[in-house]
Amino acid sequence: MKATARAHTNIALIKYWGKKNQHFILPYNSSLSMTLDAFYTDTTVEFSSDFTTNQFYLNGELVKDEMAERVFNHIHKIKTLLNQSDMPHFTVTSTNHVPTAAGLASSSSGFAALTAATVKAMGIDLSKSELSRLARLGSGSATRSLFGGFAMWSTGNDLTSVGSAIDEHPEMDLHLLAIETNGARKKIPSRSGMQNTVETSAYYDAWVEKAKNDLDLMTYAIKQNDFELLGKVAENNAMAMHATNLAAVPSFTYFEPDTLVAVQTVQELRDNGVSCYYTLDAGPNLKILTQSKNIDAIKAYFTKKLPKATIIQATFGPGIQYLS
Ligand code: 2P0
Repeated sequence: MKATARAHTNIALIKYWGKKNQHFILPYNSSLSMTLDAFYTDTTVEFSSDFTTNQFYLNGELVKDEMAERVFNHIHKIKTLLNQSDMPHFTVTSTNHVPTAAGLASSSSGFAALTAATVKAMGIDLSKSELSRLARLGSGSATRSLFGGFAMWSTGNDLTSVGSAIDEHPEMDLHLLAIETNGARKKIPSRSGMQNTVETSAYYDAWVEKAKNDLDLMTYAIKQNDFELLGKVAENNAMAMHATNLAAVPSFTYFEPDTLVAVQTVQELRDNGVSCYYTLDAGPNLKILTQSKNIDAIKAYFTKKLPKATIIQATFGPGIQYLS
């Protein structure tokens, strides 16, 4: 009744931004992502009748706040859905290998690893698709982290809104450079930010329509191994997501001054013939998409323009792995 799973984070190239059902975490639009090798979470779940309470340790520390509640609630949901309500108390031990400097959320890898370890510790064998449905109930982006390479998460109902692999071993030469200019915790959590946008932004319907079209274009770019098209569509999709936030009431943005400096830097690199694009999540730090031959030039130029920035490099990572 003990298992350990490793899940990698993912970066959305077509963003998930808004729920049509908050209880079941069902998105208005399907999304598509790249799983990243450099960032992952290892989670061990153990059920034992020797335990008298449930416990959650993160990076070696006992956690007692709402984060622990979210983890416990997730395991309770899995127990109910899999008819395992008589399972004893449990201990969850998680280590995040997601440097804060990367500006990447650990909820995608966190809930994917937690789901896989919990189900395996119960002695149940589920497909990655079935696991992704359960992971979704913890955090939307976790749905995609069960799969390696390029993955997608379809909109749908509680049974059909699951993750799937587009290509777990892509041929595309694609690298990500996370440019960290601001290490502060984000002021507006993505959960409330996206909900505010759904409820108040005049651009929200247009976003959902655009995300559908962008997903078709992105799928085509992947099939054609067309990096330029992938980069253009990803950049435009990210900016459209951020535009919906600007039109929310009250208006809000994740941009900081250095975000715009980084955007300008990408434009200058392109003007100088260096092919690169950016994407941006619910935070101020840009993620650059590029190919092997341009990595050194991009790092050197960013170091000149934003000397205080930390740059972390990644490429495709694998889907869910079981360590024990
Ligand atoms: C994504 N993000 O597709 C989008 C793009 C941030 C920007 O998924 O409420 O932590 O737990 O489902 O997955 C971040 O939101 O939100 C996110 P919940 P989640 O990756």
